[in-house]
Amino acid sequence: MAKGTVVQKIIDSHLVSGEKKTGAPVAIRIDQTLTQDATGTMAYLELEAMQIPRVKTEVSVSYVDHNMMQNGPENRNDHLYLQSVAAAKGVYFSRPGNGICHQVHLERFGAPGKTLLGSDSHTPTCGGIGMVAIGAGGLDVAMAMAGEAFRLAYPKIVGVKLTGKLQHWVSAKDIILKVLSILTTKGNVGSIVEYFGPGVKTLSVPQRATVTNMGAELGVTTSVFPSDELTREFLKAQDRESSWTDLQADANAEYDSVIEIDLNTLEPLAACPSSPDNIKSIKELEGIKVGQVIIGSCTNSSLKDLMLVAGMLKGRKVNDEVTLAIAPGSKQVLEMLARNGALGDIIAAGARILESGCGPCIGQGQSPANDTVSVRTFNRNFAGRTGTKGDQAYLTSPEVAAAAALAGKFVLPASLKIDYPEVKDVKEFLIDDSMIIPPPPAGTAVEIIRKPTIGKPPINQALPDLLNGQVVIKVGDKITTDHIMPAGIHLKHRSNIPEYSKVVFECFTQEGKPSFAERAAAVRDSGKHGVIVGRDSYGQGSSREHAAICPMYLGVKAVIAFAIERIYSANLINFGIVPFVFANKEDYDKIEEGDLLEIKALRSQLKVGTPVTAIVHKADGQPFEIELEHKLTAEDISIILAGGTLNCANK
Ligand code: MIC
Ligand code: SF4
Repeated sequence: MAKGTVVQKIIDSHLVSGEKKTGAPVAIRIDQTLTQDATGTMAYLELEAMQIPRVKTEVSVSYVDHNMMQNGPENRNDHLYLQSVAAAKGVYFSRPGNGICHQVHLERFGAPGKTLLGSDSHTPTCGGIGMVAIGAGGLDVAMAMAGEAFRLAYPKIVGVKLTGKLQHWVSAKDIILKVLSILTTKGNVGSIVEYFGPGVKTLSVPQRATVTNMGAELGVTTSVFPSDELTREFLKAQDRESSWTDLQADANAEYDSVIEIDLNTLEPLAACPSSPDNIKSIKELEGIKVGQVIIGSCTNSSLKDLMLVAGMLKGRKVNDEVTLAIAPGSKQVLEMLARNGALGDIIAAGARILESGCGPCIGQGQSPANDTVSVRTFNRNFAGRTGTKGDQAYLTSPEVAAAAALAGKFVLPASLKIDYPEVKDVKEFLIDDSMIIPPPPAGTAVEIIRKPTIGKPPINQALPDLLNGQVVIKVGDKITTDHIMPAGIHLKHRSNIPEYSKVVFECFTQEGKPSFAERAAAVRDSGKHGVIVGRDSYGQGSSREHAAICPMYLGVKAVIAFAIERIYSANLINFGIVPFVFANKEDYDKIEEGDLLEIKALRSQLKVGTPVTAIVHKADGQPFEIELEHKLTAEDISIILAGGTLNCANK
């Protein structure tokens, strides 16, 4: 087991219960929470359902950054609900336009040594400032706001030793793309990545945050950097030096495993369609025609990133065949660019300026044309996430993206013969928190605004003793939450479960055939229970608990796969769906859509570390038994038996 690491120090100082042994269930105290609007409405509805008068954390912040298009009343209805419920429950409210939750949290709230739980999978961004910052489903975040400890497995710690220094045109993004090429998006559940070594002190906090942000794509619990003098300088420049503490691994710290990256030899990389771990070097991609470039998202839209882009674009023009869009990460970044003149250089080059928010990263506009290469500085390129079927999205650094915008194709930025824009870390950021509304004092009367599109969290039944199941869908490897619960044009229905449920697994609907939602509802209405069958890394990607709530609403009671990702598995448990894994992988081939799957005495069969026997009935042929395993703790089991966390919390 690891010893003397930063992660261990933070976890140990927040430990509420459990044994400090890798893999053992533990619970930690949560100091701060964040929510964003697309997951936040449900989280606060759940907090209300738990009848919690006021949050019990040190700091809780509600951000609006995802649903900003306001096509129809839904988005603004959400904002009004969120602003009023924040005031009622003692939560800070970051108004639409103030920026992406992770960027703003890093700037204005993050503090070394603290724990942060956020209802967004990229919450680990604040690991760049020395926090243990974890992404979770909205209900887990609501529980943390209610003062409950967060449950996780005591992590395995993967040390990433950084040596050397990034060369010109090589970026923090290339560090995480390199790590993704080594560790991939699969098989890292239960681990935390900790960066150490002499290379750390060559990276500023925003650069570190790029690395920890996209660490989410590894499927790890979080990624963490130490807190050092550079962290202090960043906080001082944000006028928050008092939040700084020194936090380093011990000289003789031991990690469970170590990989080493020499920053001197790193080269510009890209994640190719359609997975963040499909890594190639830009050298290999040179010459491929590019039709769209977008710079932004919580991964790469800090002031440093955009100053570098502005430096590259200054006095040049975007290629005639390319559209370039830029979404600054926060109002602080955008206003500083505007005041120092860099925004003028960006606009003069022909870039289209978007508001500070998630925007195209979550399919809110800027879908590429068919058969077009889109180069984005984002963290995810799952198929269809751009809003275009068959999209070809590549993920790169801002340097590579800006170079592609100028050249109209993939080129090594150095080949453009532009003087490398040296961007110094600023000594003073522009501080104006007027877009962050603090909560009024406890006891102030606040009316919670509920327009008609604000629904209620659906209530589940207790787990039946006889699972009278039917397989509604059988899918393959690496099914992401974007496959299960698409965002894009459907994102605005996050507060309305019956409406949003209509598009579960929409990407698998075949023309003229009933959709997943129709099939699942038919199974449910016939008195049976829906079952989903998957393979490896099922549920990777987003923290959106809708990927569990909507299947639950459609009557799904069990998911069976080879491996289920951490946040997704926790969301299933929270909503009373059993996350099973095949004891024998060959059984996957024996099961087809439509098969009946019966589990007798399920309630008593569900015991810690004990497999469960299911009987498969095919339309023709003899029934046969299969064994299903699970990794449920005693607490998970009691939640599932009750039909989900809300049923337990309200007992
Ligand atoms: C994403 O990047 O996929 C999102 C949209 O930010 C999600 C949250 C959501 O689905 O609302 C995430 O990463 O958790
Ligand atoms: Fe927003 Fe994209 Fe970041 Fe998710 S990954 S929080 S959608 S910017």
